[in-house]
Amino acid sequence: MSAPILPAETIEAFRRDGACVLRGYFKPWIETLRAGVARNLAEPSADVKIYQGKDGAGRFVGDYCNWDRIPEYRDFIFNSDAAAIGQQLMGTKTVRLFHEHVLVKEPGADVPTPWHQDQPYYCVDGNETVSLWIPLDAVPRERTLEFVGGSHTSGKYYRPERFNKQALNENDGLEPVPDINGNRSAFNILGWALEPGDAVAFNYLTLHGAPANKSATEQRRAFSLRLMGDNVRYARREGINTSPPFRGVTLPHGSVMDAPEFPLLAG
Ligand SMILES: O=C(O)CCC(=O)C(=O)O
Repeated sequence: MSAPILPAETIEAFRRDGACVLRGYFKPWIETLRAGVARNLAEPSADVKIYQGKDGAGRFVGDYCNWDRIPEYRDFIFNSDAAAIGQQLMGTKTVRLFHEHVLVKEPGADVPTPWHQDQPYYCVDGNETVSLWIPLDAVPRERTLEFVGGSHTSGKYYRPERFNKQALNENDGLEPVPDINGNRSAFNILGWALEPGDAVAFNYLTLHGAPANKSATEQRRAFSLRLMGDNVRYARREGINTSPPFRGVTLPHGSVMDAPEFPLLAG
């Protein structure tokens, strides 16, 4: 079957706002991805991050770069419409995999995802990028991923910080992310309630964050697929360990992302 053609308004919204909603395209893959996430949680990588909630609250578990050892992830990445959808959103000839990222907030997980841009943590520069955040559980508006519409065009890299607000590099010269939650009406905040099969797509430069999972019974599993278009280049970031670390990548700064870690999915 050929890949769906996205409506022009969806592509326009993605390029204007740096984020858009995609309805239903991933429905056939939800069980595959749930099985992959279950396998991933049972066999996490050495880079897994686990934030244990306080007083018996659920965990927030994040893991990444496991696609080459989790067959369900490989199946999705190479056989679903994700690359074709990313290609249309970015408007590029080529689509390369950057990595997949799994983010699970167990019931009651009391850790919000702070507002941030992804790119300052990443070993890439360029603006033809898209993450497809695919929830594997229904996500009501009050605990969905949110975005600052248009923030991908600010020209800024905001300071990357750990969840405890410690900068990765105090001397990076970058400005901290503004206080968005303290001043929400000053920002164009976008967010959508989502069903399994839906996704949100966003640029690596778009400011985004997510609330804690206040539900006592429902988990919030998400599979985030990071894709790169034509103008993305490898970036060595002085003074920080990038996330993901990509320890085996030896590309020179500024080069095309042509390495086995980043397979070409289209073009
Ligand atoms: O799922 C979350 O809470 C955060 C997701 C996120 O920041 C991302 O996918 O880049």
